[in-house]
Amino acid sequence: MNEWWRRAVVYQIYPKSFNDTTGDGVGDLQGIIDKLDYLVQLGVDVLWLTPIYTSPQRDNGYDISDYYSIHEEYGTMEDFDRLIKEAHERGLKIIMDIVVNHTSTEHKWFKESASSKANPYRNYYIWKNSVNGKKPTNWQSKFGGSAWQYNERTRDYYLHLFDVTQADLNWENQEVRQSIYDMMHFWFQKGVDGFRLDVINLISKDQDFPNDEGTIPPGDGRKFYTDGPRVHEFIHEMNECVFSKYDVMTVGEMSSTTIDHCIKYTRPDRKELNMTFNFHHLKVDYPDGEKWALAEMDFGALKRILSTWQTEMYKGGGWNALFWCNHDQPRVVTRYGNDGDYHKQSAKMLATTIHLMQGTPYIYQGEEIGMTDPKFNTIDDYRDVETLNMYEEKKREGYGEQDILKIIQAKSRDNSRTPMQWSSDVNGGFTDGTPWIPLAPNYEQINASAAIEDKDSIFHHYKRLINLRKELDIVTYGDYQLLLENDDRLFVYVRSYNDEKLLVINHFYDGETQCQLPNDLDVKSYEATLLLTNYEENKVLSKTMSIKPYESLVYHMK
Ligand code: TEU
Repeated sequence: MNEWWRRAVVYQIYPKSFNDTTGDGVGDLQGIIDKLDYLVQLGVDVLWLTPIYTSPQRDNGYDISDYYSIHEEYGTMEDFDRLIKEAHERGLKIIMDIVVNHTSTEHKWFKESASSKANPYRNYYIWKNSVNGKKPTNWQSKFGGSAWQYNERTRDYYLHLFDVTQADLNWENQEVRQSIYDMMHFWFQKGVDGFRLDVINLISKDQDFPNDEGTIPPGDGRKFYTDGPRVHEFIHEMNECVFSKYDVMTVGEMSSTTIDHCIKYTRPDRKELNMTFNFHHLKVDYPDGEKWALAEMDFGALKRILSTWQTEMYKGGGWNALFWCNHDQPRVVTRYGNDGDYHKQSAKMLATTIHLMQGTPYIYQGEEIGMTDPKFNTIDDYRDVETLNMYEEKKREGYGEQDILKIIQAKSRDNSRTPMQWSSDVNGGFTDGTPWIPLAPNYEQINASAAIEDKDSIFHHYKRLINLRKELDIVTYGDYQLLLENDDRLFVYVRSYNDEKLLVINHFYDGETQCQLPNDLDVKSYEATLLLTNYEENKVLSKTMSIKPYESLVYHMK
């Protein structure tokens, strides 16, 4: 079995903010082509492009109005073909972001479907009548408000789990599934090397459409469509009809999922997907599960969650996608690290923590140079539909402007969507025009060209981590064990493979601390080499060590 994706490192590109070559302030495909050599230099294997299809851009492309064409601002299909060719010539693979839980309401299927109850596309979406004069269910949209929207023409409601312009497709309808599979073949035949499947665990809804009375406030609804009744059947069918015909990789984005489901999604013999993203480790700074509120991260929970996913997925034969950042999450160096005095050390420490676990690591554009949250001080600088909806909602609830802004600065998805900082030139070298969203103000210090020059930069640390994966089988195949479980400053784990071990020690806080290794890790009986660190000193491994702020140490023990 050729499972190249187990050894690969993936780099996520958010095309809108990557590199603009036309001066319209929006990144484009040519901009990606121009930076392929940079990505080769970093050493990644696969590029994941967030959606580049034609779209009204209400949700930056996750609202697709035509699966078969390229969004105008990004370029043309010829540009895309050239991108594939140029990437392949450099040994880079390209994966597309496939959004099939919903389409834009501008999609021709939806326009037909909404036009009359007799239309052949009627059953492509989920339509329901009101119940006792109320909406079909009390479910809430993930972007705020009800998940049901009234349609005057047909006098009933359609379901939208996300924005009102993102209507959920009806996966119960075999024709919908076939249309999606046809579209997937189209992209594979163009030579793309895989898919990232957006919220793919939400495609199967409980067909009874019950109200959700079980949450506070009532109406969350998630349990009636998350990892739903037919989801494994649908994904398996997709695999049989599409993925199995090509040598490609698939990663499912799984909203609020469980380990048991992720084992099912990814165990090779079940023939569904290769790996999954889950988000539990990124909710440890959500007080009571609430995203739009402020709290310190719960470090104990972070260690516990990541470690449980490591060991349980391994036991069950599943495979994890490893990541801190993406286009929906704040920048990790600001969030779990220290973007002030220990910017460099903490960014490297976080990179080491995640890259040396078992699974396929993902780097989100700018993470490799330690880009930070921009901390805009006016709502006018934010663009994201979820953020703007939340802003209005909080205002209605009576929150003060400054309090809302504080939450947005910490939580908005725009934190990761500011333009890539290429250099200290105007607009960080991203565009000659006016960027669609402002840059983070620190681009003169934090940028790719400075990072390449500085041999001690975060960029070079990422390069070394990528190389380690290429050089040592233990990084891909070793099992995982958490050490010092109750230590409230250190995240220490050991990977084991044949007679070797990789000992990874990471300090998540400022100040000094002691690392006292457990007795059963008999350090004396091994020869240990320090493979990677974020300080200059070549620290010798011993049972008791003093650890510096945000220090990170990786020992190879043989
Ligand atoms: O995100 C799905 C998802 O559930 C989230 O990460 C969501 O953005 C977050 O919970 C909001 O707080 C995917 C895409 O990654 C995201 O950009 C899209 O907006 C969303 O699906 C809808 O397609």
